[in-house]
Amino acid sequence: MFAFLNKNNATTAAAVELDPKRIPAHVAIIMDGNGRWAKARHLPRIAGHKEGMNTVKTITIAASDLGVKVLTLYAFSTENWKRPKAEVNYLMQLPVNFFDTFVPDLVKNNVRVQVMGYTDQLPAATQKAVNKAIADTQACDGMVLNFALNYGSRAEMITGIQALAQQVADGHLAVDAIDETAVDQALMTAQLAPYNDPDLLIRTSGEERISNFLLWQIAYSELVFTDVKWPDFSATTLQACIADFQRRDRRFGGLSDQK
Ligand code: V07
Repeated sequence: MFAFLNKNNATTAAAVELDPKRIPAHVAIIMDGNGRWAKARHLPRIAGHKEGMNTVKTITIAASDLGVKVLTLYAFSTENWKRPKAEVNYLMQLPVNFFDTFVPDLVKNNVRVQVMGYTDQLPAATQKAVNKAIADTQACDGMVLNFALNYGSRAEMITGIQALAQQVADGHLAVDAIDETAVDQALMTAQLAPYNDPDLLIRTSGEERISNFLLWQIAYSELVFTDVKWPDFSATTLQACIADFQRRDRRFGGLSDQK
């Protein structure tokens, strides 16, 4: 009852008990609030992004320690190009910094880097850093750290639909063979199989929107919104979001999947 009053559970909860058998396999996060965090401190927006990258490191290790299989982070959307040039340039430098300072820790924690999005449109140095992070963690078989970089869900769907239509035009696919599995395989999350779809989607900093992120894939995801701004998001906040997830009754349209 009054579940709508509980949206800040994740914000306010202190130590929480988690059921280790019901950790969400795929957690996706819209990392919002870096600019707001900086503004509140009279700092430039890029100071918020810098602190936000440190949070990425903390949360990657925390998620891996909890047993999460895939952590997808929305780092840069196809809309973010509209920001001031200096900010875009700084953002494009972050994968380079991230690679220089964090890849050894990723390897130590057996975390493999993946990227989804239109990375061919990124500056060459950014692409190089991303590809090196992927290559240097290739042998890791623990958690997958999946960055959504220059990603947009509608663009992803259009690309996928075009690929399917091309297969039909070439005579390699029958129209009625286009089912959920075929669409899953045509999307950028295909590389995350069998964890294509997030079990839990978190958005930080108070906005309650999806903003063109993983529209097909969140059909059955639990959505958790917290007022905590991304630079302030901590291992404790993550645990509180997962506790929120574990309190919910996931039915997938059926009557109950409760144990
Ligand atoms: C970015 C830091 C986190 C807060 C949200 C926006 C700013 C890590 C990466 C990254 C991406 C690919 C990769 C390695 C690291 C990143 C961008 C922005 C564009 F292979 N953080 N972070 N990329 N922010």
